[in-house]
Amino acid sequence: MSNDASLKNISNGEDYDVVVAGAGFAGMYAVYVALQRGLSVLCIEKASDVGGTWYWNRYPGARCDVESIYYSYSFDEDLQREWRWSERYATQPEILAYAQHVADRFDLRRHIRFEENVVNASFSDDTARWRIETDRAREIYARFMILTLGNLSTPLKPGFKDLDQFKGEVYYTAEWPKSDVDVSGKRVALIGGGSSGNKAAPHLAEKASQLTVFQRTPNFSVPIKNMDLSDSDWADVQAKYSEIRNAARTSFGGTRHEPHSTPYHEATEKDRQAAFERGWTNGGVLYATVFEDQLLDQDVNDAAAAFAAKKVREIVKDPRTADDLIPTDHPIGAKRICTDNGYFSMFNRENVDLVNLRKDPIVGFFESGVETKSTRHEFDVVVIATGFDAMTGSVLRLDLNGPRGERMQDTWSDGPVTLLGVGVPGFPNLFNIMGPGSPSVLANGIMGAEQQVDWVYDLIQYTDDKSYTMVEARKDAAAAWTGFVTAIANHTLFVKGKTWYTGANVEGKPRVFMAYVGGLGPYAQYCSDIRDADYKGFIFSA
Ligand code: NA7
Repeated sequence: MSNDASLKNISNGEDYDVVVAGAGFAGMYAVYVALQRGLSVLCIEKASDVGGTWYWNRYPGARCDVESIYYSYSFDEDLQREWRWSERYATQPEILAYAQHVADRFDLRRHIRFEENVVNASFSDDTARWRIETDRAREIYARFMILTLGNLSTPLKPGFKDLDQFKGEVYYTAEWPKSDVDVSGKRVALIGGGSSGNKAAPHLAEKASQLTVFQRTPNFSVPIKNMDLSDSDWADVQAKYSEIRNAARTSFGGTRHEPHSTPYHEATEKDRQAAFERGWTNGGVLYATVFEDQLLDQDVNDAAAAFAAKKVREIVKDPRTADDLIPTDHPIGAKRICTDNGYFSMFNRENVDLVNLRKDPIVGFFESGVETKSTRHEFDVVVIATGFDAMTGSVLRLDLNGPRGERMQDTWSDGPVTLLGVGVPGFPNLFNIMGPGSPSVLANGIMGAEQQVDWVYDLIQYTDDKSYTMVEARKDAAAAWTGFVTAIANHTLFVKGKTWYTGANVEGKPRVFMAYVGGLGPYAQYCSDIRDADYKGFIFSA
């Protein structure tokens, strides 16, 4: 297309400095910062409101596994003071209400178009713009495009044979209806025992006449130790919030955590057991790093896993069920540890059964239930919690095209290639937030998003200040960063799990460990170093 023709087309469409795709926490912040910096911005969101993953995952028991005082925005002191979290770990309704509060408070919805999906986007060198098409047949132009699509936003729906023949109710945890789902007195099947299934199960078991959990691979699950945040807890946090935030920014995961002071190999057996007990009592995902090298040293990891297995056997009365619930196929923490709010103890209830799909796989569905190799199980309701095409699914679902015929599906065909997780060679003026190549899913998502979004807008500012119109990750720099991300992951036990971190839960997906395992603090330092070196690794052009 000639320059004149392209410019004519732009005048027929809408033209923004920035288009943001996705209105979860990262997307809302990307809109907020654009406005602060005087840039015109439009955000496109498929849901009917803000919240991203917290909009969709409304299943009973949904709750964040990062403490609420960390899993919240830090960019505005007043916001931080006025929003009062009620519990140590916030529930989905409270997090969604917080997202809505932020949207209201900063008047963000005016810049967000809901119930609209980006379907494809192409960059033109002639106009130095992205041309974005949506499922509402709209044509939108933008100088820069920021993807804030979420890592766990493309649900994985296994093609269970004859699911459509089942006459009862079917729900996916990742697309839970807004209306009440009442399972009182009903026979319920739950397929999937990851974090979502684990959190939903005890709530389903409370109401259902019968709950059967169909589990393929057992997961480690550590008590969440949730509690109400008292007024004095809250006053303490408020008194030192900036100190708490600063420590979180330079930490591994964007939260407070201190591994045991004595290294495992120097500690006595008594001290080790006491450390694991403390980790178990403190609860949640941080049990993965009771000892600093627990995800590096198989012996340390085995000891942590053995302690967790002992706890499961203490909680679950039936030894055969306990055996089925104890993972043996992955190091503890190599898959995100589930935060347990009564999951294991639920198996002591009369109305709860476990089907071990490794011994008795699902064959398919029939009119009134699920058929496994040995049995036809009858149900009124089926709940499917089978996870996500994580990290790359939401990006590759779009048809993204670079100016020289590049397609994101080709560029990432052997796994995601990025510079700092943010830039992709061949795709100028495109930035991906909290995706592969960055700490993303290993860190507190809101804090990580704030850091990356700020960094991207500094890069945009630099591009504009120098009168460039295009900025792109250099191919060799992206290859080097991606190689580094893979190499450091290979030093850890993370790579020993068949997990969504490595793409192993999706048939045909390239097997690479996608997140940067070095932690949020070190990652932010790399970003600052690159910024201070005039964005070394990025090419600018006019
Ligand atoms: P996960 O953690 O990926 O868990 C999905 C579960 O579903 C897992 O136990 C899978 O077993 C199981 N699954 C997947 N496909 C099937 C089929 N076809 N049959 C039976 N079971 C199946 O997703 P979640 O939504 O629970 O959690 C995702 C993240 O959200 C979590 O890590 C937190 O960060 C929040 P498998 O292990 O594949 O054998």
